[in-house]
Amino acid sequence: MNFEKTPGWLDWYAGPSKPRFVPPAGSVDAHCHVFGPAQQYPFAPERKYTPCDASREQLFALRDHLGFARNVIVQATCHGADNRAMVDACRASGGRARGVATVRRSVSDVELSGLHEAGVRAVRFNFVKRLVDFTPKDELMEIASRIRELGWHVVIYFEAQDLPELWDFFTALPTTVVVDHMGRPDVSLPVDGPQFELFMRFMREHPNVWSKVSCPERLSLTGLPALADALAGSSRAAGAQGHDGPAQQPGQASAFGQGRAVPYADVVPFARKVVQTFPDRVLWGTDWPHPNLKGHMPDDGLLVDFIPLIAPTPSLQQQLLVDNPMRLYWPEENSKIKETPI
Ligand code: 0GY
Repeated sequence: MNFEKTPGWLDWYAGPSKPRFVPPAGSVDAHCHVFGPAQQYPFAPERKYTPCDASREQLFALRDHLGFARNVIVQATCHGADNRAMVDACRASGGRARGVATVRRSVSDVELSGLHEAGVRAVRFNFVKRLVDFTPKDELMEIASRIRELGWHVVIYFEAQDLPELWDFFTALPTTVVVDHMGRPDVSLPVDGPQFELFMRFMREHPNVWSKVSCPERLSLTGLPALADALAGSSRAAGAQGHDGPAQQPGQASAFGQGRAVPYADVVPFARKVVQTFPDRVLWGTDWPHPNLKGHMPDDGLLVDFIPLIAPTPSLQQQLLVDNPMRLYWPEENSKIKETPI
C-alpha cells in the first residue's frame, strides 16, 4: 500500500548533533514513537495525519547516539489501535524498550496479556481533538479498570484549556496517571498564573499523577524565531533556512550548535517548576520522530542539552532520566537493584 505524507509535514532530522550533556548511565527516553515502515505496518484508516517512516532500527540508533539506554515507545495515533509496529519494536529491543498501547473496549484479555508479555505497561488516552475521534468516557474508564489488574498505568494527552472539563474524569482514574508534555501549557501566560497553577494543583492534590516534561519544541513560542536568528547568523551559506523555511537536512549546520543555545527558553520556567516541585514524578522524552511539526524540526542532540536547564542538579537528572522511569516501566529491575547486597 502506498501512503502519501501529509502536506507540510516535516521529516525527522537525520543528522542530530552529539549532545554536550551526558545523560546518567541507564537513562530512559520515556516518550518516543515508531512509524511504520508503512509497507510492513500500514497506517490506520482513521488516522488524522500520514507521517514518513521512522523505524525501530532508526529509533535504537538515535538512542545510542544520544547516550540513552532505553526507550518507552508510545503508540502514535497514526497507527490507531493497531499496536504491531510498537509491539514489534519492543520485542526487538532485547528488553530495552517498554510500550504504551492504544486499545479499544473490544480488546480481549488474551490480547492484553500478549501486549504485557511484549513489554507494554500502559495505555494512552488522547484528548487532543486534532489527533483523534471522541471516545466515550465510560469506555475509557472500563479500559482503565481492566489494565489496572495488569499493574499498568494510563498516559493522558490533552491541552491546558481542556483540563477543567476533564478534571473529574482524570481524578477518578484508578491507576497512576502520566501526563504528556505537562498538559500543553500556553507558555505565553505566566508560570504562576491560573492556567499553569491548575496543572500544578492537579499534581499537588493527586500523588498518582506524573508528568513528562517533554516537547519544548512544541510548546515554545520563541523557539522558531530564535532558530531563525541562529540560522541567519551562521548557516545561510549552507543553504539552511529559518522560520517558515524547510527543516534542516542531514549535512546542514545545526541551528542550536551555531547560534542561540536556548531557543526554547520560554518553556524552561514551566518544566523546571514541575521538575523541582515533583522530582519523583517526572519523566523526559525526545518525542522522536516529532509528529505533526510543520514550522521546524528539532535536533534531538540539542534537545538533550535542554535537560540540565530544567533539571539543574545531578540528583534531579538521575531521578528524571533513570530512577523515575525505571520505577514505572521496569519495576522488577528496580527491586533487584534494591535487593543486591552492598
Ligand atoms: C506527541 C505529539 C503529537 C502526536 C501524537 O500520537 C500522536 O499522533 O502523540 C502531536 O501532534 O502533538 O506526543 O507525539
